[in-house]
Amino acid sequence: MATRTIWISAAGAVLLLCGAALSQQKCPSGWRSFNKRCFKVVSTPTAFYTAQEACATESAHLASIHSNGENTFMRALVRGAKVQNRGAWIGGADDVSEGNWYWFDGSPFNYVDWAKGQPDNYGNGDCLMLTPAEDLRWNDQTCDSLLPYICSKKPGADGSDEFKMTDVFCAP
Ligand SMILES: [Ca+2]
Ligand SMILES: [Ca+2]
Repeated sequence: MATRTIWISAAGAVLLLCGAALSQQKCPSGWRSFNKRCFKVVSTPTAFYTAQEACATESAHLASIHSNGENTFMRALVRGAKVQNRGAWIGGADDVSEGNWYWFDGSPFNYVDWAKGQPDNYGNGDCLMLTPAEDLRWNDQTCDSLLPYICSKKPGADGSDEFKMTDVFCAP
């Protein structure tokens, strides 16, 4: 009887550990965590839609920005990747309807940091970049320009992180 009680307690502890692990999802290796999302700069010069597709293969989107804090973080990320002289795509576009900006990840377009004189739709600029000309503030750019880009996603978006954590803490 005593043995059985101990076994049940141990099982309870394992369940608690598993629960704790699942509630603390981390960003995958190579991604930086900020405001409960994961971010990654890809330095390879890439056209906007190709970049969005590349992010999607990792269960991510081109990054959206919703606050001064996120904007500052994103600019620091670009400098950290040493591509501040080229700028970077983020995930906004007005390609469906001129002047109506939206984020590819479906989040509300509720914050902007346009560079001076932007958006000007120069060259039919329908895609959003952090521009090196204005200290990485925002510019509407021709979508087939080749730029580095920033992907973002929620931790565990593709399920792989949960699986790893489960392996570590919950395997029999
Ligand atoms: Ca436009
Ligand atoms: Ca522009």
